[in-house]
Amino acid sequence: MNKETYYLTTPIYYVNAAPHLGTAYTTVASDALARFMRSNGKDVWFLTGLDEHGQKIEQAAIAEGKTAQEWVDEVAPKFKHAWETLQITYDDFIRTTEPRHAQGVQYFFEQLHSKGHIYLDTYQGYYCVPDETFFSDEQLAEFAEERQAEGLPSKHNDGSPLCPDCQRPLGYVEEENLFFKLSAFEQPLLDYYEANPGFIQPEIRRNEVLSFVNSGLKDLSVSRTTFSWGVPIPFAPGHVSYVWVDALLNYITALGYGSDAPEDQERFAKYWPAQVQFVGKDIIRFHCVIWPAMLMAAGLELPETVFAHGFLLTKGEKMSKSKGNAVDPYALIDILSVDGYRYYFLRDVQFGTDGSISLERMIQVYNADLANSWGNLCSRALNMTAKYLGGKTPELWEKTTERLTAEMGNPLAELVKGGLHNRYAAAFSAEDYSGAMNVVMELVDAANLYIEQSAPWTLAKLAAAEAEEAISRSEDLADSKAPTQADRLSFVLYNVLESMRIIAALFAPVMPNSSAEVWKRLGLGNILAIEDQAATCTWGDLPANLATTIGDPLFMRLNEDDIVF
Ligand code: ME8
Repeated sequence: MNKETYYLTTPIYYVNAAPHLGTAYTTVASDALARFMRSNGKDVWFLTGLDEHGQKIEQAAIAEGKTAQEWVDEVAPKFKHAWETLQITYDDFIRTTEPRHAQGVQYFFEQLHSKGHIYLDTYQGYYCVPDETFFSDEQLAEFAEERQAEGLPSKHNDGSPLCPDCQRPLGYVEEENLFFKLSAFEQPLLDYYEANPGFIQPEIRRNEVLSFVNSGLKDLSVSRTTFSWGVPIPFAPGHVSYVWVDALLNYITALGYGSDAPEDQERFAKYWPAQVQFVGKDIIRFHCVIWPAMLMAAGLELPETVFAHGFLLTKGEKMSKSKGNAVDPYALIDILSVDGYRYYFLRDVQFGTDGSISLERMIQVYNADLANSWGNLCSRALNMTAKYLGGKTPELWEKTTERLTAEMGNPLAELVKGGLHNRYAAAFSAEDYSGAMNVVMELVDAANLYIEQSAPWTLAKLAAAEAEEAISRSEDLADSKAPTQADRLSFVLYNVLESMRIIAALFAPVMPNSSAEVWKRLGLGNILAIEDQAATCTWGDLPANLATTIGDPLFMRLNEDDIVF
């Protein structure tokens, strides 16, 4: 049977500087969802890449005394390296300077041109190079009013207006541009939003976009003529594509849009439209207004969902490359490990809202959830299995299990059988990573509590005493009809180890290394090969007599005083 396809994308990042925590955030979240979908039977295609054209990149290159091509070729490997370090399992990595992309962009322009969606005119107005955005007089007037109300200036010392998005001075541009009849898509877009309430998520972003489109759309400049670092437009010599149009098209050119090759056409037909396109809230208008209008104009389907998450804030400010307050992910990975890093951002920052991040909080979450709860559970369980069961997963007989369940109860099995995977999967599928991690932590906490309450160390003592007594009475405990203390001990440890097996499978999309390690220590197979996570998480599947190993602590406790950052 053909698997259902699942296409997801990250924004393609500007190569004006190295990757930072913000860009890594979107990429890690996308990767976790890609892994989750793969382990739940989907045929996943996960795309990320780089936005390498435009004035901002050209300026960054000039500032470094390099050609734009030299510059982008130097920065691109830094992104690839960062994503490799964070174990991002992308299926394709597109760079907008690749010929396959230029071909698709040119094809798109020809389509729009032939369908009458493009005309030539002159743009006179303001432009923000760091944001690569045109601002209309109405937008600037609205911003000036807002600033005035806050008692803040809306103009730079030199008299130029400030950018409503990044508050840097805007440049004035007067140039011949091609225009896309965006205004013609105002009503079709509004109709589409209404008919597809899940298209823009979360709700707050949907409302923001609705109000923006309701206030009226203007035609959009889609070419530039005062510099050349972009894709040349075939029917308009001297024009290169406006960088945002070039960039947005990556989501389809990477699949093969605009190519004649049968394998490209097949891939495009197979995966487009995307199930989810992740973006930060800063670029929602491009993705929820311009992008769907471009697709409509070209006669293509629209993505199912554009999900805009919030900003990571450090000391209350948005972290960004251009602001120079961006933190390098490597420094944190050194402290938290790759799994700890991935876990922190997905667990502690509610996806969709802004989140303040701090090293103190990272250490707190890491120590509480990973070192103390999850890591400690594994180490206790594996140590007790070695000490009391000779390092083998216990063998349980159905009858004994039934009797012991009746006698002692089995809260862990109940939790798992009571729809744990459903709750976890519902949260994950709704991009509620924090909710999904909370569900897993419920089982971790329940397993730790269960160990305390069932006290295997006491059962082990009772079992030893019982065995001694049996020897003195020349009895064979194997003949005993009633469960023995040793049966009770095996039952309890089985429940703990079985919970560990399931917890690792549930944590795997977020923490692939520690989960794989736990399965290895339990003597199980490759956790990354799971294709039916729900079936894997069926209670009672842990085989008997597997050789377990203790190993080093999964997560070493961190001491804030020892950390130099
Ligand atoms: O906008 N918090 O690229 P970009 C959370 N090339 N996420 C953040 C963040 C922060 N402080 N800072 C950045 C571009 N991000 C265009 C995109 S797509 C066709 C073209 C993340 O390098 C977030 O996903 O400025 C944001 O939308 C993206 O990086 C912007 O990356």
